[in-house]
Amino acid sequence: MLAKGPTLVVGLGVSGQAIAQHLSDRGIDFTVADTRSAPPGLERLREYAPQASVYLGPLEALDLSRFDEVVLSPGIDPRQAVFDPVRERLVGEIALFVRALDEREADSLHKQYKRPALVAITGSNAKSTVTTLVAQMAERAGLHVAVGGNLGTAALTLLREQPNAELYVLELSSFQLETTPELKADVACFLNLSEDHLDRHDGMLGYQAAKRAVFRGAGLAVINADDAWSWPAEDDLVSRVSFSVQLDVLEGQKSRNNAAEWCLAGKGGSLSLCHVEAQGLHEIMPAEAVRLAGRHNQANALAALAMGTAIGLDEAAMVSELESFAGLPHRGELIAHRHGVRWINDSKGTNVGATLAAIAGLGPTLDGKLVLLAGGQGKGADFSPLAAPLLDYAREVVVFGQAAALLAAALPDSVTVTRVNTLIDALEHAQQVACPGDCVLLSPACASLDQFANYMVRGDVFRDWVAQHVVIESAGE
Ligand code: UMA
Ligand code: ADP
Repeated sequence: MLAKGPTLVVGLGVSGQAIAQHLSDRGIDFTVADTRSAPPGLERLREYAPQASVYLGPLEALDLSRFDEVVLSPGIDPRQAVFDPVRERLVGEIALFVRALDEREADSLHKQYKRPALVAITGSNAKSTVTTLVAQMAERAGLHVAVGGNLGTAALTLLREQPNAELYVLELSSFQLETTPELKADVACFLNLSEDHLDRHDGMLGYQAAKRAVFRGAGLAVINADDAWSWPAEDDLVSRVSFSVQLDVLEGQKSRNNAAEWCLAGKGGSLSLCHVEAQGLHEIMPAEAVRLAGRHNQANALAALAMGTAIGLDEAAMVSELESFAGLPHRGELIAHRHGVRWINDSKGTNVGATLAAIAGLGPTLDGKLVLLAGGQGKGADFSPLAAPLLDYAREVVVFGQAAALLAAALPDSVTVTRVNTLIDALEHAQQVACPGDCVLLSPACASLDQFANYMVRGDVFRDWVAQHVVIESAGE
């Protein structure tokens, strides 16, 4: 394809740098704009693209109409009025990624080039976990895999650094999808939808519409039968398979109660991850053999199996990965199991949907109760959905940070709530009230930014405190 130009790259963070490098590699004339006076990637940009123009300051002062294309970083809100004159020319990094795959295919048709497979995963929660799981399943099955996107390494950087990958597995956020006209993924998965980023998407319908872009041009859609928000639009004819962890008690036996192809089924207390095939139900593995704990992680495992099967991965490799994958840090991470009490760091539970899944996923697996540590920046969320599962599973809820009062107000009197200032206060209190069989769970349902640099630092504070006060101090007992 002929070089486009001139192009404006807005934002010089992780994606902006990948976009700039990509354009520079192709000899496309571009300008980089960033509202900060010293964006982090500036020095490096001068090395690999000394010819690029740089503009630092408010976008309003820049004449955008002279650019053929404006490529936005995901953190930049495309609704801003400044983009009105170039609205038809706005794209994001993922649009460039898709275009590059198309160009490679067109260039190499005569060399029998095989287009690499693309698996794209979105949803409000569990994206990083499921993306990593699918990528590791594929690696175990012997494929050369490149994994990234919202997960960390920008998609264009993957393409540059791993051009020979047979499979790209991308975690995509709503911010990335809303600037992607057609993704054309071989398999596109929409895991779940719950309130998050609503300020950016004008409410739930806008947020859903942005995420549904994952299905555009897809070979197969993998959707959550238990969450109608994740389904394609009614008039979208994309082929689909679904997963479900709903159980139905039929004559004392647990059995499948909906039409999901990927489901849990079994007799008595022993459930299996299953696939509904023409010949009948195929049992893949016992649910308890999935190393990640909780029903929500069984949903994640089924989604990963559905995707892996769609791209032809060997079942034994997928099962081995599910048996050994211990999860990512700060997502349902077991830090200690002392005196019968589990201490779990789910600091990445930054919205109500994630915390609900953690409570409902872990609660039924405990001999005792949950001591939930929650709070931080509430982002205007409605915390009332937490009331019902906490009534079932909580010994106590310890609330801290900016949203403490709102959280406390959303819970009924029958749930014991203790209000403290900081996470450390919450940990000290939890240690006093937790009983053998209980789980002290940090799943804050809030962002961390009122008291921490990010959710990782918050999780590290939890981990360090537990190491110091639960593990080391009790080691000598
Ligand atoms: N900038 C401006 N003006 C603005 C906003 C940003 O000039 O109004 C500039 C900043 O000064 C900075 C750059 O833009 O130089 C930052 O761009 P960005 O905020 O889009 O972030 P990147 O560094 O490019 O990282 C992005 C994703 N960030 C966001 O979506 C906010 C990263 O996801 C992703 O890992 C990375 O691309 C690679 O794909 C992070 C994230 O928080 C982890 N994602 C959200 C989430 O998971 O909830 C969606
Ligand atoms: P994301 O990348 O979408 O933020 P992560 O894999 O980082 O997802 O997990 C974030 C949080 O999502 C975890 O801390 C956990 O509480 C929650 N979670 C895990 N599985 C599920 C699920 N199936 N449904 C809803 N929430 C989940």
